[in-house]
Amino acid sequence: MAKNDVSTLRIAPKIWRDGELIDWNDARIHVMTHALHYGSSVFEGIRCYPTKRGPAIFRLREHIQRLLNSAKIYRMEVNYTCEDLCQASVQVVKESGLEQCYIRPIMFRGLDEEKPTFGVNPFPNPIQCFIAAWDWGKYLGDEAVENGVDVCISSWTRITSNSLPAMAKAAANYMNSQLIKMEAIVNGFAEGIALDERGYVSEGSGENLFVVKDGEIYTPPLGSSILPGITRDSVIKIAKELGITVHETSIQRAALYVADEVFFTGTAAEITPIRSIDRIKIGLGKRGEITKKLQEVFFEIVHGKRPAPNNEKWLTYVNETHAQTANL
Ligand code: PPE
Repeated sequence: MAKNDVSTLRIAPKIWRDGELIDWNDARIHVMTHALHYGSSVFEGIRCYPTKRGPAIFRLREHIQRLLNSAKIYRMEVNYTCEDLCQASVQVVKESGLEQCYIRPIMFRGLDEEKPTFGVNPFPNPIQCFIAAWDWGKYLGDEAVENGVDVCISSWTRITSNSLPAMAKAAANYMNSQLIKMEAIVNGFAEGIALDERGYVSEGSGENLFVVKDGEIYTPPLGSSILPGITRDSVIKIAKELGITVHETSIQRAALYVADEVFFTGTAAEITPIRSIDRIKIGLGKRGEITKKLQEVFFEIVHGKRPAPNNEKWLTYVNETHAQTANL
């Protein structure tokens, strides 16, 4: 099989693997890798945006901290600090020359090729860590951010926190997400919204969800079966700065249909309006005013044109950050 000519793809040609930068084509693993059989992998998705000061990574530290939390939940012993992995991410972006990209750190139970072990017990398998990056366009279609998407309520229930903890961003969770996503696609929708085991709204297959009603914002609480989204946190802080009341509370399915506006948030999806759910028009059936305002402020912040709420440091300017080139 011909290997990719990475120079023609919008991908970072170098991938960070446990302290060294290797070629994209060399970033391979054995078929007996534990994670491939048992889902034992945790990962992140982080966007890097173009700014006047060069590429800037959005909320890098918070993403890496969530990665370390996911690893901790699954008892993975990690040899890197948050700082190490932040520096490694900066290094991958710097090396790539890309002005904008999506960064994918991934940590998983591998295979010790000299002394292979098999079976569910994850402990004997070494932890491996990679960081890749590529230029990823609009997640739910080019027009989605402006025009909104048509979605459905999934017939699949979201994973429950006492079986697969949704607060860990673990690969295994995404089997549930794939069921939700595939059902939506084959039925002609862009995305599905899952209800939790109690029947309340949880999230999309790869996005958190917000509702606007009578000028106030509602979103499922962190205690429900959702990923604690970093875009979700950003939108809550932006809304509060704009003087909009935000309620983190349980939401019934039917409340979605009668909302004024509904939108998704996520690193990949950014802020994507929802114009219909189960073919029921939401509000005016197009992007609503509050969604639009939040998008404007969000995009100004990620592009370095406006400070983050409370002057929090949300951007890591790649060209102004010293990243070690030697092994970490
Ligand atoms: N819920 C889920 C299930 C989820 O996967 C994501 C991110 C979010 C909420 C939003 O989290 P945050 O990115 O921190 O705001 N989904 C990632 C994966 C997309 C993919 O297809 O892969 C993402 O948006 O990067």
